[in-house]
Amino acid sequence: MYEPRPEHKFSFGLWTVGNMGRDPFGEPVRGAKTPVELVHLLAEVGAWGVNFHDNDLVPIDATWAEREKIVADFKNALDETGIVVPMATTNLFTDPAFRDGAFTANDPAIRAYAIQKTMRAIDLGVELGATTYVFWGGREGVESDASKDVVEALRWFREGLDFLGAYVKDQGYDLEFALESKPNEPRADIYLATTGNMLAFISTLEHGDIVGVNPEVAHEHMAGLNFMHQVAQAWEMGKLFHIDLNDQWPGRYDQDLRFGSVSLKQAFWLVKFLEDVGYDRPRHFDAHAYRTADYEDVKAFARGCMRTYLMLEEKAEQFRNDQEIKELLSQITADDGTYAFWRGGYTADKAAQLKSHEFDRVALGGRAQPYERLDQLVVDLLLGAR
Ligand code: GLT
Ligand code: MN
Ligand code: MN
Repeated sequence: MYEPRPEHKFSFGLWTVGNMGRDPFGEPVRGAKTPVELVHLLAEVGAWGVNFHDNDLVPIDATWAEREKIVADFKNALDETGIVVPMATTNLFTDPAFRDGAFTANDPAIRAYAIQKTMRAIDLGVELGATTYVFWGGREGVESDASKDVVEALRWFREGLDFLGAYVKDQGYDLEFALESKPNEPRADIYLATTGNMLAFISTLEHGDIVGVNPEVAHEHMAGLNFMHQVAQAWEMGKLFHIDLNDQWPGRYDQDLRFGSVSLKQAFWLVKFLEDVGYDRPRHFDAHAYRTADYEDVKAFARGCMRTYLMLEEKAEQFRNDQEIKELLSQITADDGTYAFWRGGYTADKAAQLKSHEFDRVALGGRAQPYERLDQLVVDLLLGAR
């Protein structure tokens, strides 16, 4: 039970299981593993997919010949293990060139370089099978609002994405973009801070038809938001192209903790939502193991992410089939049709009928809802008391 299978589409980034435990206060604690070794590690724990930034795979200063050798070795590892590449992305934040951002850097040379680097990284991702391309604008922001015009920065961002969207179509690539928001870190403030901001921005893009979102649990929790609600809105708009699963205490630095390790109840609502609606794209764990871990513990971390997801999926199934919960839900959502008359679109007659209808406001205010009982049933269920 709770064994990951390919149909679960569990994926990890090379940068997640390959994270060496460096933080702003400390040096790496785990030795580097090659991309090939990491593919084998992922196969060992039962993952389905591996994602990467261009430079997780090919160093930024590699020659073309070096790139070709790295790509060939990586493809061999994929063939040997059956691991697939569902998603790729560009590193537009590590190199000092991107200290003021990439698509929104004030320097036009940096903006042009960011577009060039992304086109090359798109080619690399597509060559390895990626069908989703993530844009996380980690440095697209400011420390001082004296330094950048927000409206101008958004226009630069749009110009870049429109250019790249046209590039993808021009190449005939089967690739969609997924925009990932984050409110801060590494910049003091990052533009388009939440998934909601991204959804609004997408509607202004020339090639918005191939652009969706990649919400991350930790990033919305940093902003104090209900992650599942963000995901649900993206889903309802047909824009949930990818998802970054991890965990995070609100109001802190970006922790990228093991999925479900902090906010189990929120994780339950999320898994229940994804399973209820039939989300069938990758379930990507963008998290990393504690700095105290060795690679054995890194495997325990990766297995834990997937196991928790599957346990919560089982709980979601139990929720759906629980007789008492079902009865409460049908009581809560009961509708005898009395008020169907105004629905299904406006007409002048309906407006007149609704305006003249007599409501017993006091009686309406006296109606209770058994949400306490319902929520406690969920707690009982999650704690194994049902
Ligand atoms: C980085 C970031 C993540 C993004 C990755 C993709 S890189 O680790 O913290 O949230 O998804 O660029
Ligand atoms: Mn994160
Ligand atoms: Mn992420």
